Amino acid sequence: MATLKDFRVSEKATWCPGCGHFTVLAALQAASANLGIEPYNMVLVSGIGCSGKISQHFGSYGFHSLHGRTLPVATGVQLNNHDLVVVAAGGDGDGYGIGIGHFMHALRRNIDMTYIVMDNHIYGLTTGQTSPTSHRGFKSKTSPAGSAEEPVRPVQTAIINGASFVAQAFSGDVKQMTRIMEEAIRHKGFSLINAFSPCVTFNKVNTYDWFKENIYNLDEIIDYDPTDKFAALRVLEDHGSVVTGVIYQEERPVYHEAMIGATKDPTVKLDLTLQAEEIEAIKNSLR
Ligand SMILES: Cc1ncc(C[n+]2csc(CCOP(=O)(O)OP(=O)(O)O)c2C)c(N)n1
Ligand code: SF4
Repeated sequence: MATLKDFRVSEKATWCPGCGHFTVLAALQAASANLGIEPYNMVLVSGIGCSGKISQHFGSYGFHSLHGRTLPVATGVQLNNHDLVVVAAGGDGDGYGIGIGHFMHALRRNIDMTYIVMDNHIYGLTTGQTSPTSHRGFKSKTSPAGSAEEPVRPVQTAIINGASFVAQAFSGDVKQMTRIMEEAIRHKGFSLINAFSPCVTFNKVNTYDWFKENIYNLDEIIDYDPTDKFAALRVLEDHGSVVTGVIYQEERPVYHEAMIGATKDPTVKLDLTLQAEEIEAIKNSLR
């Protein structure tokens, strides 16, 4: 059986010391080992950004895709071989900026995968521009007088548009993040983990201390019911969305079972060779 060290690679991560993405990597490695997943049964798909480097640092199959194209690639992998554990990971720019169209459609399809967004409220790799989750008034290279825009609200969007598991975690709490990742991977359906993962180099506002001061941790609320959609939206509204824990969860059919023509076995395990007479029949039907 695989152990933690099987999910580690010898190459050192190039993130800045203290970057929140280190915790996301460590939590995913621990969660995968704790769940007894074999690395050859797992695929980690990432986009472009500091966050996107995660697939290079994780000891499973991986795919470092294009900026904003994490979810289409992960969807293709999952639909063709739904025996694999599929995890997609990227930044808030990757997922909620250029990739937001793909995000919306993956949510409503309920594709069986876990999507981890390393949300540092900034573009890290391109050296500190305003991102879709930057707060209004946030000063950056692209908003020197303060951002005039309202931030995208990813978890509310996910809940309203059909994600069946929605959680937030924080890089300052690796224990909670690991547990949430285990629950998300175990969950059958689309799981979003919006992970607050501070950029220590370019974001001097949303720091570890800022998150610690503002986080409302659902693990400390005894009677919180994650199956209550309105309670989930209410708690986010009441706490400026800076809420950690499993915020919403429901059971509903996953895409590869619900779609018309779906086969029980993954496409990669089917013999798709057509016999000569079958090819002729198709040709005739098109004449
Ligand atoms: C199509 C395309 N547009 C823009 C870029 C430039 N680019 C690379 S990473 C990035 C933003 C990264 O920010 P985020 O996704 O939040 O990740 P972080 O680096 O903060 O982890 C951008 C705009 C690109 N590589 N490709
Ligand atoms: S620039 Fe920011 S997001 Fe990128 S590695 Fe450094 S701390 Fe992390």
